[in-house]
Amino acid sequence: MQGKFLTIEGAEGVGKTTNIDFIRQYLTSAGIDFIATREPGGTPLAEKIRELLLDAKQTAVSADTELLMMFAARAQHLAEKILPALEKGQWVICDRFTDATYAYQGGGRGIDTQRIAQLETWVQGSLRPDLTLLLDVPVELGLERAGNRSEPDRFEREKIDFFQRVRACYLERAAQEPQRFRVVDAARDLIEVQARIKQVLDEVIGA
Ligand code: T5A
Repeated sequence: MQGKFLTIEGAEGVGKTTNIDFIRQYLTSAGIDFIATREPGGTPLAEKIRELLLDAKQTAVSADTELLMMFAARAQHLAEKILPALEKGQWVICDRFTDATYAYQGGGRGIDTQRIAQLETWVQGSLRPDLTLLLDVPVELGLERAGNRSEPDRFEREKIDFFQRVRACYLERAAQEPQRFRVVDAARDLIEVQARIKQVLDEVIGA
C-alpha cells in the first residue's frame, strides 16, 4: 500500500519545527511507519542546494534561479527519498513542499503561477500531498518568534510586505483546495495548536 504524504506549511516562525516534533511523537505512538524530512533539502545534494539558497551572502540571486534551484532540490528529494518511502508504504512528513514555492516564489517574488505549475508537473508528475497542514499566524508574530532564534537567513531578510504576500498566497491556496488543506491557527498557545493537529491526524488515521 502506498504511504501517506503529509506536508507542513506556513510563513516564517509559524512553529513548523516545533509541531513536527509533536507529529513525530504522535505517529510513533500510533505505530505508524514514517520518515520526516524537509525542503529545500532532505538529501545530501538537496541540502547543499539549501545552503546556497539560504546563504545571506548571496545577494544577487534572480527569482528564476531561485525557483529552478527549489525544483532541482525537489527533483532529487523525490527521486532519492520521498518516492521510495511512499512506495514502501511509509508515511512521509515533509516540512514545506511545493505550496512553499507558490507562496514564496509566486506570491513573494511575483513569478507567474503558470510557470510554477509547469515545473510542478514536470518534476512531480501527478504526485501531490494527501494532506497539508497550514500553520497560520500574523506575519509580525511569526517574524518575532523567528527573530528570537538565530541570525536571519536570505529569506528572513526580506521586508514585511514580502511575507504578507506569502501568507496571503498560502491562505488563498488553502481556500481553493479545502479537501487537502487544514488551516491551523498557530497564534494560539502551543497546547491548543497541538490539540488541533492531533484532531487532524486522528481524522487522517481514521480515514
Ligand atoms: N522556501 C522553501 C521557498 O522560498 N520556496 C520553497 O519552495 C521552499 C521549500 C527555509 C526557507 O526556504 C523558503 C522558505 C523559508 O524561508 P525553513 O527552514 O522551513 O525554510 O523556514 P523557516 O520558516 O525559517 O523555518 P523555521 O524552522 O525557521 O521556523 P518554524 O519551524 O516555522 O518555527 P519554529 O518551530 O522554529 O518556532 C519558532 C519559535 O516560535 C516558538 C518556538 O518555540 C520557537 O522559539 N513557538 C511558539 N511560541 C508560542 N506559541 C506557539 N504556539 C509557538 N509555536 C512555536
